[in-house]
Amino acid sequence: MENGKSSGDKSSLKPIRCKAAVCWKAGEPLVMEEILVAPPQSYEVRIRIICTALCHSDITFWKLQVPPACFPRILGHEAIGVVESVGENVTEVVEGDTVLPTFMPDCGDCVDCKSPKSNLCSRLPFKVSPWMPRYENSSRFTDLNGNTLFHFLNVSSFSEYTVLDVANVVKIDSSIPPNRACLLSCGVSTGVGAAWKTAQVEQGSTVVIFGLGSIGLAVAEGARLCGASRIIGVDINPVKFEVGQKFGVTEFVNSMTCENKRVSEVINEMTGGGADYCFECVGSSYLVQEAYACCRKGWGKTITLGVDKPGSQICLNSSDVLHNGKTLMGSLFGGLKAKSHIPLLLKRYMSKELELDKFVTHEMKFEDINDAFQLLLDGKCIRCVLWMG
Ligand code: CXF
Repeated sequence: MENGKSSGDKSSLKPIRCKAAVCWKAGEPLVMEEILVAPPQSYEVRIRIICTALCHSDITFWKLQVPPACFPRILGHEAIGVVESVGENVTEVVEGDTVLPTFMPDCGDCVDCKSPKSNLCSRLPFKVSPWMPRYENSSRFTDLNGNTLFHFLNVSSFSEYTVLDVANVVKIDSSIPPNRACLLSCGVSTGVGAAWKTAQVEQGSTVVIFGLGSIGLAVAEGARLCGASRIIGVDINPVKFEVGQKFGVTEFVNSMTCENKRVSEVINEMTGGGADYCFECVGSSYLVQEAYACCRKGWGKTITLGVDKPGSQICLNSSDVLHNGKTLMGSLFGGLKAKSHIPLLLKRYMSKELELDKFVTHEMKFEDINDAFQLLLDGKCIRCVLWMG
């Protein structure tokens, strides 16, 4: 890596040459190569990544062959880093600050950011774009032949250095272990937030989680923290129940062995008429329908977190909707406002209430990222943290 700095003057910032894992083609191993990372522009920050973790959306976009997929791209969106330099108009962070990047922007200034009811910023609306959020058709990455490399989910953390909009970084206390704090950059925040903020699970409630992958487990952790008394996990893999128990899952339903019943019927029987909260963490419209069918009439809430195939539709019977008064909600980033809620979750980690350690099943060197992809593909890890340098 070469130093990109010559003086305190922002206009004199230089591109940084560093290592990145570039995805050149869908489904092919990432290529570890040297790239150039341009200086941050106005309202942007350039950060040095300390560690990055692998999240399932990285796999989804690595495999995807149709738009919004695009290549060559620098994937990765769950990480922690240190501010290397800031562009004009950045006052919130300074060089040397420890930050969590978040794919969800939080400008703090628009009508939605100012409302406690939403985390969907309208100044920089979240989209799956290959560019910097504030500048159309603008990337900060090039390879050594001058080819543009695309960004990913406003973060692109599979690189020693990356550039983010200031709306996509959260300053945190640098004394928190980075291999734990980085989990709050996406996965754990998404799941815990869905229970805490989106659903607002109360003490004593009954929760059903469809899919006990890392997001489902994070929902269980959130439901446990909110005091849920029954947390029913649904999965096709019975091994997930053993894992789930460590995260507070109290009962398990194997949806492959429900005999002739739909899984929603089984849940309706187990709960005497439906659960208070159902979370869909797989990304299947069929399971969203099933989840909706087994949350309780009158007050049941179904929350969708899973990412389905582009264009998928959810089909609900309209008189069921009218007669049953249930709620169906989507939850991006767990409904959390990154800048105000992540510090609260970190506090709960430091006070040993929120358990992050159990999510980290593997730690490796950044260079071994393709092995980490394989572990995730084989369902062998919850979170694999990759250390840079
Ligand atoms: C997803 C949520 C939906 C769009 C892509 C990112 N979350 C994080 O992995």
